[in-house]
Amino acid sequence: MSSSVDLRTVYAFAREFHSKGPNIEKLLYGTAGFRTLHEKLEFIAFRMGLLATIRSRKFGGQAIGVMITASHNPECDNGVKIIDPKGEMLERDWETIATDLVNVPDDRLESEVAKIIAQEKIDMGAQSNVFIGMDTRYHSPAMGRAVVNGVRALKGNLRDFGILTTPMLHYLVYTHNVRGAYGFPTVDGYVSKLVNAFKRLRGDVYENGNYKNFILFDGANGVGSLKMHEFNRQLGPSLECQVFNSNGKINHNCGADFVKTNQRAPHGLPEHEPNTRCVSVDGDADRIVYFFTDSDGVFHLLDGDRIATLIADYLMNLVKKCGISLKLGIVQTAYANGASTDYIKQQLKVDVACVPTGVKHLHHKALEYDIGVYFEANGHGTVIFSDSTKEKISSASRSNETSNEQKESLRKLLLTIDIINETVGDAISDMLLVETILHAKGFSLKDWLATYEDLPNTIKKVKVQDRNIFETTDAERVCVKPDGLQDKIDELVRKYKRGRAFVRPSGTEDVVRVYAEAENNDDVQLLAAEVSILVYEMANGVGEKPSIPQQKL
Ligand code: G16
Repeated sequence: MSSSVDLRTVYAFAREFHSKGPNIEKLLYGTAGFRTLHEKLEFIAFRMGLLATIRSRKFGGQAIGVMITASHNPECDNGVKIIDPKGEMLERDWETIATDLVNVPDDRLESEVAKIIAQEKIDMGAQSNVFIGMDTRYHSPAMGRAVVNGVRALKGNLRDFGILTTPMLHYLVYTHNVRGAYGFPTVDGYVSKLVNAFKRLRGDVYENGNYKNFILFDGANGVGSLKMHEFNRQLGPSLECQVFNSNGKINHNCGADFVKTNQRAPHGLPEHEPNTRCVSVDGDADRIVYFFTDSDGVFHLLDGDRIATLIADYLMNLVKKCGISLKLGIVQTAYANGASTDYIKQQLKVDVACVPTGVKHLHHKALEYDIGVYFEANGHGTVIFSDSTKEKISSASRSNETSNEQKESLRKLLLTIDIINETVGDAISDMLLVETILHAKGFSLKDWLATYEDLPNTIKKVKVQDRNIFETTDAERVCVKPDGLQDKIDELVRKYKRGRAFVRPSGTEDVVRVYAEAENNDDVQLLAAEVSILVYEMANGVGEKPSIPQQKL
């Protein structure tokens, strides 16, 4: 290890500008990095600037991303997460390193940095490159400056891209490091790549059967609404997309998380015809759900499970016709609706796996398939084609032995690879793929909804004194701590037909999440309330105690 950087600057910057202060709360690199109240985050952002610089040097100067966002969380929160050289989430071992770095007091920061450099054998004379992006929260620029100071303290190089969607930063990191593999390493290059593939798949006829060329886009008052305008300029008439919720408080009464959790339309939805196709994305545009209100005024949600099944069905059909044998699999989490899992097994006859919450877990599992389709029910997901699959598809598409019909399926598979963001789920890219499929099938949202019937379900949040006392196993379907909780949950679940419930500590909010599903909505509400009360009572609940819904008293 050689060191050409004086580490005393690390402590100097921390003391002068980004002190941790007397804060002793243990902070964890969670489901999507560090996420907390913005007032508590600045010193963390500074330290992540340090870490990203060190990590970039580990890879000989390849770009490492630092994204400032609290994604679906309320406006008062912010977050910071690191993106690895291939556009993937930070490697697991480094999550621990990040956690340790954030939890040392200021006066031990310099020695902790020195420890990481020594342990990881970092050449501090090597090049480094940190890419920074941020969402539209008013405090994000301050967090960005803290990251910049972290990079400067270690004499690293940086590029500040300003306001970006999270998936755009993943793409920029990857395309910068792996030149020529995927697309041009610019935002414009990204938009063009997706839009060109979309236009080529759609052709010149923009409507088909029950599919109408109009969509309402809820931008969650976040970066997605800004970037969708850029997409709209390139899409032109090929997709008529009206953006709303672009100026208010981020995620407030709108966005994918609001719509999914409350199972209702967002505020700010413009006047529209019944059955109009609507989408909601979240604050940094990495997840998406579809919804519509029918002519009886009934709201219908089509979430990540629906998107996964629609995409898998479309790809399976292409695979069957393309003349190559490929194994496709779907990856879900415990939040997946039981009816979707049954549909995948019984109708689609596709392999399905269940992993813990967090895109990194789904992504990792999806890599085991030739084509891995992964989605969380909350609308977070994408498709990954293995390198050998891509190679097989492109060589078969050039082969003289391939029939014209096979070539057409192969062409569509190649364009699908271009329309998706394989590094991470992207709301806009996912929307373009779903629009492609609905258009190809001539489907309205009603048609899509009719493919199977969801089991009624709900997700509740319970605030407790310390959510870290909750531990789960079996892809979060079983709670092993606090002792005895799971037995009591099982007892409650047994009372309900097709009942299922689980609890897990959130990795992004200071709550325990409770999921329940059952044959009818009354039962779902009752089961969720009973489990929530159990959690509240066994773990020193904070604030108002959950209560049993009125209709069942
Ligand atoms: C993040 C993660 C998702 C996860 C969600 C909620 O999403 O990237 O994988 O599903 O948090 O996680 P939890 O239930 O642990 O709070 P986002 O869109 O907020 O970045």
